[in-house]
Amino acid sequence: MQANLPYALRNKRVWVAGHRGLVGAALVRRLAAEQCEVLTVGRTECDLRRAVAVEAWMDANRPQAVFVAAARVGGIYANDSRPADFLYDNLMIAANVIEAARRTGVEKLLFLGSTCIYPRLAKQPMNENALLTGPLEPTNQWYALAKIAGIKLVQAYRRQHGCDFISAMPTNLYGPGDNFDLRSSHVLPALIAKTHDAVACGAKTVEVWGSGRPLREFLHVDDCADALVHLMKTYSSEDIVNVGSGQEISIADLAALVCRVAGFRGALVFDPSKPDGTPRKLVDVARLTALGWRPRIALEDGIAQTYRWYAEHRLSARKRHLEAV
Ligand code: GFB
Repeated sequence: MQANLPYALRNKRVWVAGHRGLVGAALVRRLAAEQCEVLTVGRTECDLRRAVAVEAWMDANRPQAVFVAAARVGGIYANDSRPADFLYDNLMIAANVIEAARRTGVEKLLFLGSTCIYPRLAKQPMNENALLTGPLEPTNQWYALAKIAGIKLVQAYRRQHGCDFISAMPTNLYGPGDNFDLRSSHVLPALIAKTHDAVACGAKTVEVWGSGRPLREFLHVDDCADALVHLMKTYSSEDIVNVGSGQEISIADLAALVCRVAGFRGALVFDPSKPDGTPRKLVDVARLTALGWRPRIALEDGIAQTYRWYAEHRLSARKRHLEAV
């Protein structure tokens, strides 16, 4: 297919599907600088798991560009304990939005995957070519399979229908507006919430799941949103693109960093009954770097900013999460 690059967002109608989520909200903030019209729709008005609802909404609202940031997401425990939700919801969201985008003639679409699409024991750092070269990590295979199906839909629609659709694979993200609920959150918001609460009530310990040995890469969500807008404007290929910081840290060191930011001087207690998940998950960001994009927010600065956000918003953040469940 022939794509017009760079793709201009100026004066376009741009739908951020999933605007209440961590990435979707960051995209809405970032797109304010693009002089485009940002479209959003809430779940009660348009349930993205229902094809008829998605087609009706897109017919009526006619977006020209779409960011598919809507997804059922969660940390290791949520993924492992709700496999049907993670597989079904994410399959339906991907299929419904991508098919409705084709039917309504969307000019450009960016689908968000995840780095958990790569094999559990993929060579590190994980290159985009590692996709489908080995078995998945069991704790999040359901989510990963749905995201792989979304990637394949994007590739198939490019080949068969000539749609200018692309896919990006963000690494573990964090930032303001994250889910801080301890049962369903990812590790960084969980550590921030636990450490904040430990400081607030004078506790002597903070619990960390697993061995502390797994290695993870983290990217601030505002950096991620900036990278996604960059890809929307400058990239058109069926090849997926990793979005990461290119730097990794062990969970134990991450917990120590959160303690330092919070001024917590107690001890970390590791709970080996909780799963470690993938031993290591660092992406190769050469493809994105070659497109001229680099992250700007250092991990410690991003954690400090997110910690402050949590301290100020924790009551409303918890209420918002309960409403979303
Ligand atoms: O962020 P997380 O839940 O998910 O866990 P994944 C990362 C690591 O942090 C695991 C450890 O080794 C956890 O055992 N950890 C330590 C904790 N303390 C905690 C805690 O209090 N809460 C949590 N949640 N973890 C996710 C996938 O994998 O990555 C998703 O499940 C998605 O599908 C996401 O792809 C990016 O990094 O293991």
